[in-house]
Amino acid sequence: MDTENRKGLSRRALLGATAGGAALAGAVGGRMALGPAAVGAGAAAALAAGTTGAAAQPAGEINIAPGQLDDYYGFWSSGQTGEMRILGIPSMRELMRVPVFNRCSATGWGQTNESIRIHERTMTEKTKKQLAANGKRIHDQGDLHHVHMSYTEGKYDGRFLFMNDKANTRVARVRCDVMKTDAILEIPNAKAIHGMRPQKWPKTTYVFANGEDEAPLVNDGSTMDDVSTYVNVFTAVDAEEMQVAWQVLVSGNLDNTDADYEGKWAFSTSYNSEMGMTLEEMTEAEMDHVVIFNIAEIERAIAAGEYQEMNGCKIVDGRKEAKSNFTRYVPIANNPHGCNMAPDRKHLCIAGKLSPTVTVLDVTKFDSLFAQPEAEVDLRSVVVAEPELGLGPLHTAFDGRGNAYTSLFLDSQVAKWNIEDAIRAYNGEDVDPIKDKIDVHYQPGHLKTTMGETLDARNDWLVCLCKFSKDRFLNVGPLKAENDQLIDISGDKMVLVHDGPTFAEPHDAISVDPAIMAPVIKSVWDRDDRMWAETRAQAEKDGIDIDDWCEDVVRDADDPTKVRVYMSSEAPNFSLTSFEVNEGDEVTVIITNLDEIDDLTHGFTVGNHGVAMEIGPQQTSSVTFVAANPGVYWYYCQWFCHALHMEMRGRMFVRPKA
Ligand code: K7E
Ligand code: CUA
Ligand code: CA
Repeated sequence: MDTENRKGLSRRALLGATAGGAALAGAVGGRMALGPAAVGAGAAAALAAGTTGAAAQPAGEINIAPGQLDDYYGFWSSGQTGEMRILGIPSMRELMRVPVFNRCSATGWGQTNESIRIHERTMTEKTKKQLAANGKRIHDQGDLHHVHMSYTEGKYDGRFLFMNDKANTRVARVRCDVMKTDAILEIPNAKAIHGMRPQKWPKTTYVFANGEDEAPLVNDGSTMDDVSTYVNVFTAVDAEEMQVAWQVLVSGNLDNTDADYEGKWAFSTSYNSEMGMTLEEMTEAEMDHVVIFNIAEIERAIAAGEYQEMNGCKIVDGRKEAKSNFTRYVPIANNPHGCNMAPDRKHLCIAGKLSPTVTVLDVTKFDSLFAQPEAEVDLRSVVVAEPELGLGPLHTAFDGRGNAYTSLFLDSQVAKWNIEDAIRAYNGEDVDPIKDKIDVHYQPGHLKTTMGETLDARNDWLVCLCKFSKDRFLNVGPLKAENDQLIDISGDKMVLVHDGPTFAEPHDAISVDPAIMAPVIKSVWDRDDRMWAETRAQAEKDGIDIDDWCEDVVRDADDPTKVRVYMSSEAPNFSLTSFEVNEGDEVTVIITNLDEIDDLTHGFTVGNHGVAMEIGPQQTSSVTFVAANPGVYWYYCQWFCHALHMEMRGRMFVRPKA
């Protein structure tokens, strides 16, 4: 945290200023005692603030033997790395990296024609202009916070994974059958997609996406200083088509989002209801809010044509002043963050961040908010509990047994609490909803129970994604790994069992039972996969059958500077041991891997050309580059595939211009 932020936080009386500041300074500045049993500065601060401290916990054990498979797939965000990762739970072993918004050196993602087409499909003209001005075709960078799977009736269905890019305002989709990105949607009108969740019921028709940054709706430079022209935009993405279904203008900005188990509502937290432009302004109000979106009412308006169209998107106005029935704004203590729907189908938990509380809303009462105009309803009437848990509550997870687990960023703790007990306490009964606290290392953000965002939530493991690792690993320099901790929650007491270093910054993760994945996930591509449909169409035009052994060099009939090189690969051979092009040619190499064996991936790398790509079993991949310099250039397979893998190579002859 920078000084300004610290100053800003410490000013908040709400926070219990001194304890919060001390917790932060202690955790950031001081070296803490080793081991999960240690009670650090955070816990001490929590005690000072009048909450229960952590019980000493022995370090547990996880027994996943070599060759033994994990109990769950973990789908991990990688934050500013821009990729999605697959981990095994409980071993926390990293199983795979799936490039999404990033450029991947190994697989050629962001360079192959197949991946560039996916990037370009919905790219706006403005983005194309911005990229071209910088000599680029795609944004090869992103900030991926949230990964979520598609649902059918409140449970994961193994079809797709969706993820946001806060940096470049995008939502991407990964196919679960091959674990490759198959769509990247740039969202017009909104700025900085942050919170993102799929609809849970009856199935994922929409993916809800929050625009975090305020900007003029017509952002052409004409009203830059006039904040009254700024808007924030909530977007529903059509999950099948990966197009914007509709958008809603809202008051205040949007942070995190979630959806209910009835398919009626989506909800988003806002930390800047003030529409402030500075930290001071953003933390000025006593209360911010959570926005409730009335899906049926928005769909009705869209169907009736009651919308304005902008940049190809249908927009309705859900701002407070519009007095619509699209939204309601329930006041929440200043600067809330996490927005988590419990699998009890009833309770929505809004984490206080600057307030030490989690506000529990009963979503089954939301109809009453829309029965009358917003001015006439008691918006807080849907609040059923507001337990005080500790300092800096960010996110909440659920075990499907009525318990909630809230990360406490400033305290560096996780609080386990019971939702029903919190409701009883809110109603004046003398009951402590907090059941346990555990120290985590350090400064946790999201935390996840297994299958916890579904009706099949489990109470075996809790993964806590800590933002700082400090002294938990060997020192690797000023930039340190984050620390994804595994906590056993099967008993009354939480037990820390594993530290997992991660790079760069996983914000969020989900876990999925392998039984859901088994029917869908493949080991070998289908030969006619849609990923290379356009490449196949071009081959057909060129008269090449890419399903068969091919060794053809085709010069484009219309543009003779364009050459297409068709090759097959079969371990340990490329069908062409050499090919020839002319200096200055635009060369497209199209390779089909005819091997059908599990795990037999080939690659194609051209020396000194910055070109490399993955070609999985039965996959077709292609890459285009300009051969600028005459000479001999070796190409080779960079994926170890055979005892004679080193010999799997050939020469590209670039003939000098006459
Ligand atoms: Cu809390 Cu982007 Cu989900 Cu980070 S957000 S922690
Ligand atoms: Cu093919 Cu290495
Ligand atoms: Ca605020």
